[in-house]
Amino acid sequence: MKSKMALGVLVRRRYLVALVVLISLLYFLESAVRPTSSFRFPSSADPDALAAANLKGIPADAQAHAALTNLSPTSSGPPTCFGKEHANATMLMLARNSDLAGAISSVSQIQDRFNRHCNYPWVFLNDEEFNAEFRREMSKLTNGSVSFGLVPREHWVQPDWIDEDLARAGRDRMVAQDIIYAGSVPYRNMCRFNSGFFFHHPLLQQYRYYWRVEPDIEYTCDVPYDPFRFMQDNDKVYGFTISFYEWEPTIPTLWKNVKEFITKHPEHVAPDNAMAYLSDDGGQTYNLCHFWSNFEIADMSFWRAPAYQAFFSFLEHRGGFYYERWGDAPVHSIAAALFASKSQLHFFEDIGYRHSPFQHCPLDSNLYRERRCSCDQGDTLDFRQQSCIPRYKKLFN
Ligand SMILES: Nc1nc2c(ncn2[C@@H]2O[C@H](COP(=O)(O)OP(=O)(O)O)[C@@H](O)[C@H]2O)c(=O)[nH]1
Ligand SMILES: [Mg+2]
Repeated sequence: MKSKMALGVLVRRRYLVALVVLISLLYFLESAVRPTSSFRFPSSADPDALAAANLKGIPADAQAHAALTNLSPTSSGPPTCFGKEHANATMLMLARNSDLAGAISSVSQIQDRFNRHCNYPWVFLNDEEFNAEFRREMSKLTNGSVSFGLVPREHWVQPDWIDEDLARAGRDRMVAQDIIYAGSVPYRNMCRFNSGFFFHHPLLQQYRYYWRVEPDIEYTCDVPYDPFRFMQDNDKVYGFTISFYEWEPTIPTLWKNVKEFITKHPEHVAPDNAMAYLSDDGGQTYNLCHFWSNFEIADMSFWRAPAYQAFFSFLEHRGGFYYERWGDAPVHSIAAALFASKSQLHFFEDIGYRHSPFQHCPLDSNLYRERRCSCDQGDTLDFRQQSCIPRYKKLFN
C-alpha cells in the first residue's frame, strides 16, 4: 500500500517536471518569435513625448489606447502613405464635447476614405477639457496617434482691450440684420482662434501641414493618395474644395484694413499673387470671394511666417473679430491669395466634400467611378452663380 502511494507520488512528480519543462519550452519559443524591437513606447523620461500625448486625466482604457497608438515602428522605417514616406502633417479637429456625434461621423468617414491607409495622427482641440467619452470614441476610430488639447484661454476669449459696449452694439446691429451667429461671442472666439492662434497650439508645434476636419461634414469619394505629400512635393501652401462669396455685413471694414496693410507692407505681397481672385478692379474693392475654410489642407509654416503674423496682428488690433464678425475663411483666403503665389494655391477638385448646405462633387466621370464617389454631381457648387471657382480658374488661363 505504502509503495503504491510512493509510486503514485513519483509519477505525479514526473508529470509535474515534464509540465514545467514543456511550459519553459513554449515560453522560450514564443519569446524567440515575438518582434521585440519593432515597436517603441514613448519614453516616460521624455516629457515632450508625454506632453504631446497629453495623457493626463484620460481614463485607463483610453490611456492604454493612446499609448498603444503612439507606438512608432522603428524596425520597419518611417511611416508611409500609399507607398510614400509621410509628410510632417496631422489631421485636425476643433470641437466641443457636444459635437461628439458629428465628430464620430466626420472622423469615421475620413478614416474610411483616406486615413486608414496612412495612419496620420489626429489632434483634437477644444476650449474646454474633452470628456472621457469624447476621448474614448475618437481613440476607437483612429489608428495613428491621437492627442487632445485644451486651447489656452488667452487664445480663445475676447481680449480685455476690446470695448465691450462697441462689441455689443456690433452684435445687436447684426442680429437686427438677421445674420447667422450675429449675437454669438463664442462663434467670434472660434473665428479668431482659427484665424490667428490654432497653429501656435503646443500639440501642433511639431507639425507643418494640417487637414482641417469639422464635425458633421461628409467625404464622398476615396482619397487614394497622400494630399499632404502632394502639397509638399508641389510647394503648395493652401488647399481648398469650395469657394464662394462671403456675407458682406459680417466684414464691412475688412477690405479697407487689408488695403491699409498692403500699402504699409508691400514687401509681404507676392509678385504673382491671386488678387484677381479677390478683386475685380485691381484691389479697389473686395468681390467677397473666399475659400471655405471648414475644409483646409494647408501649410502652417505659412501662417507662422512674418507676412501672416504681421497681417493677423494688424487685423487683431483693429478689433473686427469682435466689433464685426470677421471669419477665418476670408482672413485665411485673403492672406493665401496675396502673400503666396497663385501657383501655391490648390483646388482639390478630386476630393468630394460636403458641409451643409454646399458641396463639391468631382465632375470627371471616370474619377467618380474609380474613387467610389457617392455625391450628386448635379449639386456641385463649382459652376453655380454663388461659386467663385470660375474666378479661381481664370487665374490660370
Ligand atoms: N471647442 C469649441 N469649438 C467650437 C465652438 N464653436 C464652434 N466650434 C468648432 O468650430 C468649427 C466651426 O463651427 P461651426 O459651428 O461648424 O461653424 P460654421 O461651420 O461656420 O457653421 C467646428 O469644428 C466646431 O466644432 C466652441 O464654442 N468651442
Ligand atoms: Mg461647420
